[in-house]
Amino acid sequence: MVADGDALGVAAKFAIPAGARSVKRLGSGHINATYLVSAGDRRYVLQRINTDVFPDVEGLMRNIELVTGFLLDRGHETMRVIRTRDGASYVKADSGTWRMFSYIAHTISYDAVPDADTFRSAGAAFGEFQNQLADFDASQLTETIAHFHDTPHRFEAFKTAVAADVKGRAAGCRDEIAFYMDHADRYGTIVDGLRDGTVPLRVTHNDTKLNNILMDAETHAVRAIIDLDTVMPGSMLYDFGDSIRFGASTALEDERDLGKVHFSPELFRAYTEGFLGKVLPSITPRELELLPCAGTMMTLECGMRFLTDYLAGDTYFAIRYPEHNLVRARTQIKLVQEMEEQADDIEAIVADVAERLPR
Ligand code: GN1
Ligand code: MG
Repeated sequence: MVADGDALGVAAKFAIPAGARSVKRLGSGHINATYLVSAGDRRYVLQRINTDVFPDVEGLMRNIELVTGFLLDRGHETMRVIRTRDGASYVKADSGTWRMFSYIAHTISYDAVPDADTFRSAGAAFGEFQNQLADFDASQLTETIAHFHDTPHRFEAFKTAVAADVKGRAAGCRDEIAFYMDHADRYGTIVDGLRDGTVPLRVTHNDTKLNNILMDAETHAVRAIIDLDTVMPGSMLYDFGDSIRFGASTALEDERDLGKVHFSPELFRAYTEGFLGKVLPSITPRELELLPCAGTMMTLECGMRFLTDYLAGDTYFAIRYPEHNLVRARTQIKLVQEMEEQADDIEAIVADVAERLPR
């Protein structure tokens, strides 16, 4: 844990006009540590980068400057990288590696979907993000995390963690482990399409949790998409599916009471309306065919990552208590089970939404 004083000291290294007065923790990300810095009448976002997860900070920051520069040039609101007084995009200090962004004021973000309309707007925003980056030259981007949504690769890591069982935790989660072993034939669904070319490689966000959207505090209109660390070449199905995983649920990602965790077909429909409404002109027949299973795929993958981390001793995702990653894995399993039970309904919703939209 970094002391607030460290963050204050680091803030002074960035090229901001007035001296930083105060810092406080911000957001609920599992990877980087985020702070809100007040300096004069301005505010900034200061982040300590998790360099175990993002070892190539140079490449990471170049990606973000390229993407935000591209978006800003086209008049879209996005976070702006604040450089250091020496002109660098990040700074190394005793307390870690840090970067600073402009703060987009009068905005809020949600860890759970407040209502279907908000989730529909989120779908439209991520669909629009996809469209905005359609002309972005993907060859400029560094792959910040290799094999990020390569589910078969994630499955290999999972099996390694089960076999190593470094914390002796495997015996306590046999059912959860068996669940992921039983789904082994599913993991190639999206990557196989990318490999054989039936699913196009696009520039995607790759971490489309609802809380990575800033909405206007009063009107609730979408203002900006944040957390651009994993913007990389990928599949549109990743972005759709990860939003569904996180948002089309009646509970938080780490709800302990599984009786409260349900897949919501109403929320699924709302997101699909928003997202498809934006991408229908560019989506390919194969992508549309796979859209109904994208949520299941991303929920399988994320739950498997949580369980892998639990077995490996919680070295990746930030946790607040020892079983936190196991609790997260269990909500993901519950959601997958319900998505599987409702697979026919999910398919019907996608078909219905696609048919109603103007072409
Ligand atoms: C992490 O950093 P955050 O909380 O936005 C993770 C995502 C997971 C998510 C699960 C770089 O996202 O891939 O889906 O947790 N980000 C990284 O909540 O691994
Ligand atoms: Mg985030």
